[in-house]
Amino acid sequence: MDIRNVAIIAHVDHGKTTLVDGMLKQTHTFRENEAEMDQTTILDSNPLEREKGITILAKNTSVMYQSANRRTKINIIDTPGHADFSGEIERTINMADGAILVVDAAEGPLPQTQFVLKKALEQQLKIIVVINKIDRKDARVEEVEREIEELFLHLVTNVDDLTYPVIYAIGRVGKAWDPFPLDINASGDLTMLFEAILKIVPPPKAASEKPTKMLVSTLDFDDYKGTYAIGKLLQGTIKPHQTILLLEENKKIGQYKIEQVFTSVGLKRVETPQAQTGDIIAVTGIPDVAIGQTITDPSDPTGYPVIKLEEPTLKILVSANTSPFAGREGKFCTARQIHARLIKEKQTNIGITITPNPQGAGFVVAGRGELHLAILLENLRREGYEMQVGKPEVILKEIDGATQEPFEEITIEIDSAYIGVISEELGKRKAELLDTHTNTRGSTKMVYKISSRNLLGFRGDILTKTRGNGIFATRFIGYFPLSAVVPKLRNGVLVSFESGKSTGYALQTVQERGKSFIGPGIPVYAGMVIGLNNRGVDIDINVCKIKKLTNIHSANADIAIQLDPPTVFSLEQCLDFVEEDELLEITPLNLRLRKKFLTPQERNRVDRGLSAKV
Ligand SMILES: Nc1nc2c(ncn2[C@@H]2O[C@H](COP(=O)(O)OP(=O)(O)OP(=O)(O)O)[C@@H](O)[C@H]2O)c(=O)[nH]1
Ligand SMILES: [Mg+2]
Repeated sequence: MDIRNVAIIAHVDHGKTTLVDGMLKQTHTFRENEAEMDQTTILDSNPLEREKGITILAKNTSVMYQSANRRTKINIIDTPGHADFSGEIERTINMADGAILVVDAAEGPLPQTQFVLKKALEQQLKIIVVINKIDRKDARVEEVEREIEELFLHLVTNVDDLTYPVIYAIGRVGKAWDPFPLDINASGDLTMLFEAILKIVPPPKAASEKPTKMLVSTLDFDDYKGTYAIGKLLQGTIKPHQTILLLEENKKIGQYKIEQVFTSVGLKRVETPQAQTGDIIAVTGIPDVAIGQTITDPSDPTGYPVIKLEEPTLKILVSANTSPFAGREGKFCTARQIHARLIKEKQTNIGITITPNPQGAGFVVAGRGELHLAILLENLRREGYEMQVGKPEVILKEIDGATQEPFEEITIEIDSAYIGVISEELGKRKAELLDTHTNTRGSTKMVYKISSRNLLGFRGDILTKTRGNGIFATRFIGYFPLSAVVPKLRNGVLVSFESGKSTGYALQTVQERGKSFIGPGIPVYAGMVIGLNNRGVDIDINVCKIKKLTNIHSANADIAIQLDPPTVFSLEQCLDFVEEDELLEITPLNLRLRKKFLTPQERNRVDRGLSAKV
């Protein structure tokens, strides 16, 4: 059978997963009456992906494409476009022999477009450019095409790579054209795209006569068969009951017998008596297998080099909850349970690292960014874990005898009306303006260099100030000498100094002083952060106070109190918010911010540089 392996890569939201919908539907992967025919972003199957509307995990699927004279199996690898999940690209790009680079016709190439294209070119993949969303009113196709050309010129090392086909598409309705269509409303389909894949993406460099060899790129688990090792079969064939060696580079891990062999058919995994060289397959029977290891025939004990990964730049301390409410809401609350779960995560989420806290209890979990860490913690709490985390911190490095910190390039494209707000905010954060220009759709693009540390919390803040308008995208650019540190930008907090239940009466005072994070009737403990102060300092406040009764009727006085709805932060927003002297308590039911030291006396002693024990 003829096979093609193609990865779909792009900046976040440029329409990769939607384009895959069209490819699945138009190749009759589903029956006409199957539910998927009415679904969108079908591959974003995990609940958090659906909620957030983004792809988090790279996934592979396959379609059968019938051209004039042959049938071809096309394995499609859909990848996430958010920079925090770049580890997913690094893990899966080695299965592809070509890539479809999707670029939004209005937004043009953005930082992650550059990152993914660079990764694809490093793997020597043939590229098909798809300028997508040409139906957008603010599409600026010609200009975007030129910007893509510049990007290629900047990145290629081989002149042949400067020749690539460009296809124009409306992924959302499953249409693609080359050349640009006269009428985008005319009927159409994705034939042009499929034909380009057959023409441009080479068949896998398969050596079927050689001994079996496969690089493991993905793991999957189920209760019946255990662990599935998934990857491209680069050499030979593989059958059930075959004996294989598992290697990490050239180091032998063990010898195993393959149990079952699967190939993907649409979204399903189907058992096969023998896999074909070059196909993306799954095998069972190797319980301890890890991503990046090589499965090989014992006659040829050489493994592939380990997968190259960019290093994590942000870390967070995760430990067992120590708040007065610890253990009330979670199913798994002990340090041991949390550790075991984190170790399991590391098996598939290869962009993270986990190390015991050198300064005490808990584990330092490091990842690529705030969203990377937030998604992990959100998954844990949904599974019933309870824990506490500290403020996310950037990872510093000693380079040439000096301490350096990670820097990012942030690209902002926004309506000119907001330029002032942005410049002011980034000025405060000591960002350096690298470039600015206005494009034909009238928005201004600004590129700044800024330390990751000074960028923390920027996104939430600026999205509010610009009312969600504009594009913000960052790209890690390397380690540089420490930048000037920004003084704390956040206001002080309101801290409960009593344990009990909040009352509407007391919350009135909170409301006068700032913003409340809780409504009435909520259990609180001394040291819990219950609101944001209007001023810079923290203040302790009694939120459980009950109005002195003057007569029987005023027992209902709370009912008449007009309270603003509480400000409720998402987990990501909490991570942005939390300061060094605070902790975030994460349980399946609640997110509570607290002071590390619960009583005002302890905090005073710490402020004066004394030990906290009173
Ligand atoms: N106007 C227009 N919108 C589109 C088109 N294709 C996709 N979209 C929309 O763009 C948004 C993002 O689409 P996705 O397919 O999730 O994008 P993605 O590239 O997979 O995003 P990530 O995987 O998170 O990086 C969705 O709201 C789509 O409906 C198109 O051709 N035209
Ligand atoms: Mg997607």
